[in-house]
Amino acid sequence: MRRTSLLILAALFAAPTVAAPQSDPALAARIRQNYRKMEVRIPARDGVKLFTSIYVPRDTTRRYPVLMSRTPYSVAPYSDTLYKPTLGPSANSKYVDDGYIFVYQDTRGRHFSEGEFRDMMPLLETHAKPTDVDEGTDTYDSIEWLVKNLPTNGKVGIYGTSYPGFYTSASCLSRHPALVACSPQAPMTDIWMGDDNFHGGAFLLAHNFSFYTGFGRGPRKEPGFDPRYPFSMGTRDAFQFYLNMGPVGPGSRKIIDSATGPLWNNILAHPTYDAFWKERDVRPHLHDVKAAVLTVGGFYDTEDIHGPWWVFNSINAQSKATDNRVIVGPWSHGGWSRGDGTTLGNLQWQYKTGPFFRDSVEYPFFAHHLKGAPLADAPRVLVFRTGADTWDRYATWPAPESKKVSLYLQPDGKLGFTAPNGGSAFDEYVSDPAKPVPVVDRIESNGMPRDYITADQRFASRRTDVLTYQTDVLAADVTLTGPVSPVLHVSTTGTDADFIVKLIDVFPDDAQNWAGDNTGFTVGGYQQLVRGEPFRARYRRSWEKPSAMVPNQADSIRFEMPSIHHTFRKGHRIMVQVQSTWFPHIDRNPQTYVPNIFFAKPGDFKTATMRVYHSALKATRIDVRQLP
Ligand code: PG9
Repeated sequence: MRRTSLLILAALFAAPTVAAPQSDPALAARIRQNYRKMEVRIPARDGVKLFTSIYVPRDTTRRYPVLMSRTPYSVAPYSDTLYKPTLGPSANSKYVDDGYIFVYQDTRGRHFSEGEFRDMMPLLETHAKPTDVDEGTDTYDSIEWLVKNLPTNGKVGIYGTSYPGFYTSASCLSRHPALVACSPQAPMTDIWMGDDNFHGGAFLLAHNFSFYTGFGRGPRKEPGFDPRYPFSMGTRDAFQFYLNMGPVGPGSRKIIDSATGPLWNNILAHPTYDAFWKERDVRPHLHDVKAAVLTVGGFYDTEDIHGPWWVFNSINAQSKATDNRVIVGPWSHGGWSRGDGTTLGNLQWQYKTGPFFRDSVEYPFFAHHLKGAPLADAPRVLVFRTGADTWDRYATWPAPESKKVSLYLQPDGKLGFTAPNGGSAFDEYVSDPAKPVPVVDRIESNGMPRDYITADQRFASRRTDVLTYQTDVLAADVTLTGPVSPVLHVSTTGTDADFIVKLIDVFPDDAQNWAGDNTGFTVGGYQQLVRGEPFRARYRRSWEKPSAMVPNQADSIRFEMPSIHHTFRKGHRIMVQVQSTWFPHIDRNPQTYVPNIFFAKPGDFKTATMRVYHSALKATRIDVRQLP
């Protein structure tokens, strides 16, 4: 089939996996009128050709900076007569009207680019031979071609969210002299340690299964939905669907068979933090970063909440000369690039964080580094103080004026900033993997709905397999900030367990509903999740060498949950919940130690009684920082 007709055929499939920005007919017309489109195959140093779609201003009197995005999700539409409806970061039309060369590239092994696709392709530290390739060398070779063959001003910026965020971080490591600005947004950075695949060693079941039923099922040119592998849960009840799946290994094989699911095979074969995952960790490579970096993240990002802080902190530690900045707002995954940014699920606030980011942070960043425009407000750390509805600026993170504090579980469901002194020594609950705690209190077709991360926890407070502790009513605002680090003293009657810790903001019963809200949500008594993360007890000593718990023997578990920057207002309470299932967000722990939980037998899944200690000698607590 001729290439042109193949490309047109591909265009018909151009249903991108990531929701296309809402098109604006006037903008689409200006793009067509002021830009010409070309499609080229750029040769990488090993001979692999990288399919690249380029939009060049028709005005030939000027030279232009390049804004580039590299993606595994296709650069559709394919054909030099079909145009994207928007161009540039966050679909902000200012870039189109200012004049840039927009470059979109299918990454190695994806869609119309040649080569072998490898999930989160490992980065190399040396590139002695032409065959020593990675995403950094592919970017270097591509920029070489662009600056030689296009009317550029010699400056290149690169941006991307999620998987394209990984490609942005990796591309920044090309260290090409023309690459002067990188914006990794929700960058996948270490997908076992906390981005996308595993959190605290527990597997993000719903998020990943739904993704890998359609992604990476084998080489394919056409973008969007893969008709070779149609998948439907056949029910709106994801909770029941995944419960019916049983042990994930054999259960998932009915849908993602091993012959057509190479990426899923990798996950099932590598349950622990082994070399397969370590070689995909971007952090050790983030040194000698030449470009300015603006990393973007969301406090409510359900997919890559760790990545942004990991990129910012790694560059801070390993590349001190880099102009390195981070902005973290009250956003879901990619939420900064669309809409007003004033709501997530049942939570609402006033500040229009979306336009602020796009027009006052992202756009000036690229205009400054690519066009020499002034850059006024450029703190190293720009964070939104959730609950207080304001932005804070710092030179370092955590906030330099914050002080360490600990929230202690205490007898009788109390929580406080002082260690327990007397009273009962522990609380206990029976955890039944056959009746797991749901991640949200409603029938959902998405087993990891975007808004679970701020969802109302009142349903969980009523369950006997969830322990709930709360402070007295706060007499003044309390702002907690930085990483949230539980120190658990626990035991189980089984030989393995998961412990999910949730930090919650409890609104007073008489709190007013959101102004102008007609959703019917009652704010009074809202138990808003602020941060929740699991930890799989088998990893308490080592990520690489898991070990069983000793039945009925107290043990300690320490882990770190992603940063918050949240004000618990006067009149609110601070709440902590502890539970051992969170389904189908994470896979079920059989609570019996087995080598690979993906291949646990049905008979391994047993109820177990969990104890959480709050005695003077075994004082379960959460370490965090507080602003004065
Ligand atoms: N962060 C998304 C994802 C990657 C890998 C597994 C599951 C989800 C994404 O790139 O869309």
